[in-house]
Amino acid sequence: MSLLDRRIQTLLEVHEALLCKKNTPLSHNNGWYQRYENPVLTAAHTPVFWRYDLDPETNPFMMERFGINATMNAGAIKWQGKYLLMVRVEGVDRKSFFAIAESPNGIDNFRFRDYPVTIPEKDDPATNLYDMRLTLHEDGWIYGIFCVERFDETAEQGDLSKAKASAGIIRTKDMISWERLPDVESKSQQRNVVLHPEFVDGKYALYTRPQDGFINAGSGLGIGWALVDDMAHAVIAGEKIVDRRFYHTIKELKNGEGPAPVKTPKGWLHLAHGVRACAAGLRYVLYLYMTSLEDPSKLIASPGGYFMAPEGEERVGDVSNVLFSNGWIVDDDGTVFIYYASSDTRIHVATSTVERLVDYCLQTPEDGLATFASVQVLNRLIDRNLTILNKVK
Ligand code: M1P
Repeated sequence: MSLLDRRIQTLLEVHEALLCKKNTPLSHNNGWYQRYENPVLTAAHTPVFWRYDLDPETNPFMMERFGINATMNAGAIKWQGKYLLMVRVEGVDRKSFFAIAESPNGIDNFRFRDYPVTIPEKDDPATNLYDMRLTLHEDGWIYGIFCVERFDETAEQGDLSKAKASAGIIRTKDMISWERLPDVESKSQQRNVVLHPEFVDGKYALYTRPQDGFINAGSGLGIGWALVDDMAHAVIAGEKIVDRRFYHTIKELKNGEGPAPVKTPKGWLHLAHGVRACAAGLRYVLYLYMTSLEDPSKLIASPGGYFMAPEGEERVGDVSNVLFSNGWIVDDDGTVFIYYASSDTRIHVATSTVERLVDYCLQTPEDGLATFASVQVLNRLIDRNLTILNKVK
């Protein structure tokens, strides 16, 4: 066997060992969810034949030819008994693309399909595509809504950072072939647009995130809601705010809907991200909220604070201090698989149950928006607990 053949064999063996690595639950847990030891997907999980040219003629040093920087922010769906992630894969050239990875158990053994997803191009081509939200809609289609980023041609000469965000739409019935629909029309920039799984008043319902600029939500007050007649011509004519941002909270600067909400007997369960600014930059955490079954745009539970924040190695990466989630899967037995990315670098799973998450939403006190209110909540809890403990003594 030549040296090059041996190198290829080693690359394939190391990769296979990584893919087959068993994931185990971490011992500490706060009762809300269960974290796991290993990320479910990293850049190193992408196939060797994406990263290397395996032809010794054209790659005599057997070096990487197509570097992958990160795997993150994945849409998720259970499909034909498998757990599918539609991953945002980012190359070393900073361009993101989508690729599907499948696992038999949702916890480990995720394996990318041979080819990434080719999103059909539009008349107005995009520079970057990312953050897919998958929704199995009651109309029978699986929709994917994602961020489409283009350079803002109104930028002053020399300003190469000005960009525009809008929402692109694709749909499929087989998770293999994708039809691209026109981008969502909106007067403001939009990111984190998510399709509600059911018709509301006979219309399609979108969770939106109106924003003044590419980064800043500005006058956009939070997660919005808009009804549209037709996904093949989705126009956001007006928005109402479902989940507002507030001063001195985890979502002071901006927030965004995560995956499509889950229907539970007590209301729609939502996962979202909240962002605040601090000396270290922006801090992204995950939070939950619930809306009414009768009117999914009506907030009925808003537990205060974050549900998940970066911990340990999750804190560090390309964009540190970030947790972001746009995919979760609910099994028939009520197990919830939350797929979250840390620091725009890698993807993890945390598990919980619908019952637990609903209980968390309905029983966790709301943010009282000031220290005095927080201390009152804590005092009430201590009073009740000391009464219980004194009875036990
Ligand atoms: O870098 C953190 C996140 O920043 C953006 O989030 P938002 O839309 O809330 O501003 C997105 O680019 C997201 O992909 C990224 O993880």
